[in-house]
Amino acid sequence: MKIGIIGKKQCGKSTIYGALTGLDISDMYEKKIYFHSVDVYDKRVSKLSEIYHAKRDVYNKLVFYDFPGYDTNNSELKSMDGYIIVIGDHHSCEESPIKQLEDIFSDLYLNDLTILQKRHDIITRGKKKSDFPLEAKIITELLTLLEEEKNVYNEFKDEEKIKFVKGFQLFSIKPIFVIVNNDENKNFQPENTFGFPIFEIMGEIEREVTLLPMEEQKEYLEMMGIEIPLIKKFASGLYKYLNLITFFSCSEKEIKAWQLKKGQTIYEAAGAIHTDIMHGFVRANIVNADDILKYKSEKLARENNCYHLENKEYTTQDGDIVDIRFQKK
Ligand SMILES: Nc1nc2c(ncn2[C@@H]2O[C@H](COP(=O)(O)OP(=O)(O)OP(=O)(O)O)[C@@H](O)[C@H]2O)c(=O)[nH]1
Ligand SMILES: [Mg+2]
Repeated sequence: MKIGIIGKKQCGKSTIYGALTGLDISDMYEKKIYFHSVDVYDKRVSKLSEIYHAKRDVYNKLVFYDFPGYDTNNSELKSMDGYIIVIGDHHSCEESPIKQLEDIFSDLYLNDLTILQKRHDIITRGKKKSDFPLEAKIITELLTLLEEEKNVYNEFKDEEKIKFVKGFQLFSIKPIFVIVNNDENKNFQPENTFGFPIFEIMGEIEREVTLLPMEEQKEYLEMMGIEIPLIKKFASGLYKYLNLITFFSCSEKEIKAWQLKKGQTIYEAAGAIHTDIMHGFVRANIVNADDILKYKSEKLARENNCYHLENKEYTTQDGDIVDIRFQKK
């Protein structure tokens, strides 16, 4: 999943990028590392790895992109799966936090409104009039949400409808997070009327901590009164906001964590692994990681009836370890 970090000049975008990735940003531009992939840590993976004697642990990944601003015409920016808006509340930032937030949201929303309005005009006037009644209806619905400054991601979730507007690469239908980069002694608390997840952090300190040796990080965070480091806070906030769960595939070769939407079936989980596995799906043998970790062995979990065979319709649960039987077609 690709997350673009955007915001006004000097608000602390690169600082937050450093805090999230643990990269030393001081020589970032010489090395051109403006995007970086980070594992979504899940403590179940290393524990499972011991039990299965796996050679490799593979985590879900988030890829963070540090953008120089927020040019709404930038095609790379448009290709992101979600955004972090950084709001600066420190001495390097001239504008007030509330102005930064309002400006950025109105620019993103204006971009989407303009694109949708143009398309709406084409399909409701002139020659093409009434050729696309369903699309026109969907676009009208979206235009209303944008005009009322609603949280579009939250209110426009129907996959069938999203298909109609995917090609426009709108900002507002993707998840947007806000990080308020506070100075130590400031405490701006934005009114969260949209329902966007907001994280208030001390960016500079969080960034510095990631550069310390692992064993010193915890102590330093405690000293600064920070309970959970930013990357963990952000990743769990993102999973919650996007309604994501994790399932696993486990073998001696590797333990791999996969991501799925809550409520998706085992057939869709198979599709996440490989389309061939989905198309040839026969059934799945499932055990939950909690049971394997409880009995610390596959054999004992089996003896305690923790395994169950499921067909296509089974709803995948968080922590399921899936072994899918499929026929090659
Ligand atoms: N005091 C304080 N200074 C900060 C904080 N975050 C960033 N800064 C300072 O603000 C300046 C800009 O930070 P950057 O992270 O480079 O900001 P940016 O948004 O990437 O800047 P541009 O890419 O130039 O637009 C630097 O001098 C940082 O040290 C913070 O939390 N507190
Ligand atoms: Mg920067």
